[in-house]
Amino acid sequence: MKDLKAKIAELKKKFNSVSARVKDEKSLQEVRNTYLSRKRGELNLLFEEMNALKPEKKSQAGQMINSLKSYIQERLEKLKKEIAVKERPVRKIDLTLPGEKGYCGAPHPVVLFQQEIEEIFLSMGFSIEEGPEVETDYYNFEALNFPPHHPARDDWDTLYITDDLLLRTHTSPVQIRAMEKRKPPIRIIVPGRVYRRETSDPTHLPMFYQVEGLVVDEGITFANLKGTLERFIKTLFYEKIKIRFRPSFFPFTEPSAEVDIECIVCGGEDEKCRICGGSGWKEILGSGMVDPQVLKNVNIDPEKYSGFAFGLGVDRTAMFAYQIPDMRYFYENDLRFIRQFALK
Ligand code: 2NM
Repeated sequence: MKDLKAKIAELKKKFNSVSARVKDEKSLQEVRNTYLSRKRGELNLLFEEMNALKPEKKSQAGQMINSLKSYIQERLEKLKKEIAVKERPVRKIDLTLPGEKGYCGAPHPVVLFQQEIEEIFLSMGFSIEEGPEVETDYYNFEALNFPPHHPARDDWDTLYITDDLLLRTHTSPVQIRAMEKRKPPIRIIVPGRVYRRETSDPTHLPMFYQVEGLVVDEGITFANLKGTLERFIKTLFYEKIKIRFRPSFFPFTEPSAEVDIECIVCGGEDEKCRICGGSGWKEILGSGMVDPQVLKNVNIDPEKYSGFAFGLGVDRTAMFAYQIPDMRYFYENDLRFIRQFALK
């Protein structure tokens, strides 16, 4: 019995020194096997020795061995927790590295230019109207005085969805709807995407942006058209810019005029100018007095009311204003290009 007591004390001492060196799961398992294994564990050997003792000594020995066993179990449990904490994966961050840059886009130049145009007309008392990009033949053509199969339609060819539904070739259908909906005075601009049958090249796109405008009231004359467009052009470009009106033809206006401005690149001084072709002029607007037939189509009395209308291509005009050599750059979404137009 004295012998067993000494053995227990010695085993505890040995366990303490061995367990102090445990540093990972593997060495912990080894120590657990050495002491607690059901077959050859040190404690089991002690229990076997205890069984050989006389019954009156047994219970005291049992208590001592069991108390060592609890001591070892608790100690191993504690070590297990400490190792788990130590081995938990830690995210390693190098705080000295520069941060990652986030993706950042920019407002599109065509949108910015459209907004500039809108601001000018808003300041003149116009309001902004929008409408569908898929239109009926009636709103895109018939109401605007294009008879069916008329050759004038060739210049406004587009993608047809059915015989009657098509991608609008101008934003004029929105103006027809506005005139149907309410009585004059009407003073609106209509920005939006329009579509034409075109092959893309530096100066043509099958989809582009337009701003059209419409004024209808009693006593509206060509002088109002001229004054409004001159004010608009001088504000968009510069006060001293030269402007000229040239007779033209549109099915929906009579008379019609195209508006040219002086070439802002060469001012007419360069015979080989790539922007104006040496003419010194650049066409930027189509316009005219709304044809009385168009007013009749929307039940506005042309004897009482008259109006003027105009349209310009936003992409085309932005291209001229910024001297961009190829209109397709607008739709390549190259941020190095797009970012250059945002004003800070
Ligand atoms: C243009 C040129 C001239 C125009 C006419 C109308 C309407 F609906 F009143 F008849 N809207 N837009 C018009 C007139 C558009 O764009 C080059």
